[in-house]
Amino acid sequence: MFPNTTPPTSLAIFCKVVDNYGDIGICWRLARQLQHEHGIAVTLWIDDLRTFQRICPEVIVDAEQQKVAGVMVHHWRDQGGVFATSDVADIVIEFFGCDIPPGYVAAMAERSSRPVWFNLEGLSAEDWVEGCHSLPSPHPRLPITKYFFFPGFTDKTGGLLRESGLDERRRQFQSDQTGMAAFLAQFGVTPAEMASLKASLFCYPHAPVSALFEAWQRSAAPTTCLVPEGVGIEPVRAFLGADAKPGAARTRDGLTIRILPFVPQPEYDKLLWACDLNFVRGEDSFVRAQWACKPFVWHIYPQDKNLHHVKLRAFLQRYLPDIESLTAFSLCWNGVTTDGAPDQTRWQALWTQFQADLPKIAQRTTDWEQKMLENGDLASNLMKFAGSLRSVRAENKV
Ligand code: TRH
Repeated sequence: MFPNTTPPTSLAIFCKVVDNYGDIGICWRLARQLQHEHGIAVTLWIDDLRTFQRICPEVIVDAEQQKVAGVMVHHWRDQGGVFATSDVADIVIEFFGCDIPPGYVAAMAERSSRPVWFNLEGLSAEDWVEGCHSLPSPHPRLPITKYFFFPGFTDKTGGLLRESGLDERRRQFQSDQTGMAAFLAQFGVTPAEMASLKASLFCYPHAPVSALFEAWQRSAAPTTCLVPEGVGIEPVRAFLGADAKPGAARTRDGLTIRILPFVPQPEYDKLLWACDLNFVRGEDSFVRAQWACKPFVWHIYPQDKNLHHVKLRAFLQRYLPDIESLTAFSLCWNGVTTDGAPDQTRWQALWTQFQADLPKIAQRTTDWEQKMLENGDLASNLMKFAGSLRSVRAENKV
């Protein structure tokens, strides 16, 4: 039997958690969207159910197999196992080149109708991404080819992950002031704090959090900073004078800090929507901050040889490059300086300038959203590309 042009009915995603929450955060988002919007049966192979449970509390950590939100979830224990051709999905995605089990790859190669095989790469705004997106990589021994699929910010990339109906949900949430206040009130946010500048803080441990807190403390306008548990542990503990447990809070001068529990993924979106400014990191929260249409500061995942500095600059060059205060603040937040770490006077100035530009930035966020929407969403682009590969194969009978 030759590959055919009938729509694919099954898809498998293989995800290894390298660290933190972004690997499963992205794979889970993609799995749900493909299952719900593209009428395809999705199986998610994940090696770390505990991390998965943090962003999705329904997950049972000791189940070998379970269905969550319609997606079949398999605990991926190791690289062993013998797979039949009938175990193999029509489309197979490995996340960040995570090396799927050799037995599975062998079964993929044996299947008469070969699956479409993708390596889903990390997000970068660098120019080279366009040239590498959708490139084939034939297997060194087996008659099967893997294709690189790059998320990105232009129409020559795979675009960004975004489920349908997101905009409507966001607008509805943001237009309901009472609902938004009730959402934040569950974390202890008071009416007075509702009227202050509300910022969420999600960053890596090396972020200059103490300097930011001090700038906020000294600022004339009050700020309320909402910090999920486990973020910025040392500076937060120093500010609170106590452990940073959910529910802990303290006000000093113009700054109130509140510790939130680590919330499920959909609730994290609401947090981004409810705040005036979001500090985000990695890849998934970074993208969600863009869809929140609120000003944000990105703490990029650190890489060897400061490769991340290049990536950060590439993004800032695409995103509102004319707003100098955003670029200056973002570079310093990420330690990208030519003249050493800024002192507190410099931080104060950085914050004052950035704060003054927040309304201007806020106004521009929807233009950026619109521009990104024109590239299509990642899941739909991936399905389209898989469809085109299947058609070509059917025509060539390979
Ligand atoms: O957690 P991250 O730093 O994840 C990653 C990983 O380090 C990964 O190895 C790396 O490749 C990648 O970054 C670039 O940041 P990220 O990507 O923002 O993922 C966080 C996820 O956690 C995201 O899906 C949102 C979710 N989240 C919640 O569900 N609730 C919360 O309270 C918070 C703070 C986040």
